[in-house]
Amino acid sequence: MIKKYEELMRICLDEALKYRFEVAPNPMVCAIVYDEANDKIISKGTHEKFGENHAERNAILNAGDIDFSDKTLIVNLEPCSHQGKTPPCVDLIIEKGFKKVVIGTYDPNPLVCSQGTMKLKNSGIEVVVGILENECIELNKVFIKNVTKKMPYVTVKIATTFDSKIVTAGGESKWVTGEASRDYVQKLRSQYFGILSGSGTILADNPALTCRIKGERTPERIIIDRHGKISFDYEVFKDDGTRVFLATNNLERDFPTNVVPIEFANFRDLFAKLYNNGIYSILVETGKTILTALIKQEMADEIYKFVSPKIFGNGMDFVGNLNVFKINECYKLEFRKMEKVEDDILIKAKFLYDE
Ligand code: AOF
Ligand code: ZN
Repeated sequence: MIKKYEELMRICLDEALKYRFEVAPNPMVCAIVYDEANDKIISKGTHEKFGENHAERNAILNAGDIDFSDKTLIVNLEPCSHQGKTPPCVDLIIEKGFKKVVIGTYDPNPLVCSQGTMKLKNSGIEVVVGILENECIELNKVFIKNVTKKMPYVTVKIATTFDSKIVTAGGESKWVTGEASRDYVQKLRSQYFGILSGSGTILADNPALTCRIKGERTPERIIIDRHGKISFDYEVFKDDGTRVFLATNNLERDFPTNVVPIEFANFRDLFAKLYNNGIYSILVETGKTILTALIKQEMADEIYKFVSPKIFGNGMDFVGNLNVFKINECYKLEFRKMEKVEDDILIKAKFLYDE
């Protein structure tokens, strides 16, 4: 049966993902009402919009007026047990008399946090937890950070040579990695609420920092320009309907209407302010200085490192001095995934910080 649950959970994951931006900062959730005896999907339901019906409620509504007492509910996140903008899902599941509930992963929301599961079990419903758990956590990694820390989820993207260089000794930085990696980054951009870069990158490359894939969403841009030196003629400030947040401590100038200035003390302060502006996840595409500061301030959650099969020798490293003198002072990562992207390799790793 586990194989079957995994197959159904995959459907939930694919469906839930369709509403990434609509449900935030809520999780992406999809539920399936399943008739185990006849191996039949009765209905599906998805959480489609922040503040509206949860997935379980929609799946149950879509099933219509049927007998649920021999049915299984499959759902990628633990059903909620609290009264939020909507009533608790577990109460509805218990009221309908489900036989079994199959869950992907626990809800880290302190208001739910295994209490939903406990309530289901206490009412006599059979509960299975942990089907495709890693995938379910991965799907909702942004929500997990949002609900536990009230901060955006931060992914750093970096493209280096095999010897971790980003610029040659002669100052060239275009292109370190291949075209397929750059296409991958375009796709990545469409998955984040915000994309962050520094004034150095803007001055050097004048990038638009948009997602150029047709039909895909362009994230809002965040530019760090502490001293407020950059002119608004650069590509990134072109008004295309999305906001550009300018992280700066110089507010003594006129800003175009699409530019939102934010004063900040450090990354924690900046990210908290961005979170309050609806930036629930950030893709960082910067140079060495900002990346080094981000790592030092322990504000990055994950790193995507594209590595090209090239060696520059002398040149610029992707990260600078972190004051690590002893091995046990190092910053730690956990490797998560590795994939070949044409001639390059993409390594995905999570930052591990002491709590
Ligand atoms: C579920 N199914 O589809 C979702 C859940 O304010 P509310 O009522 O929308 O509650 C939001 C919280 O409920 C959210 O932080 C998360 O803990 C949980 N989301 N739970 O059982 C769903 N979206
Ligand atoms: Zn719920």
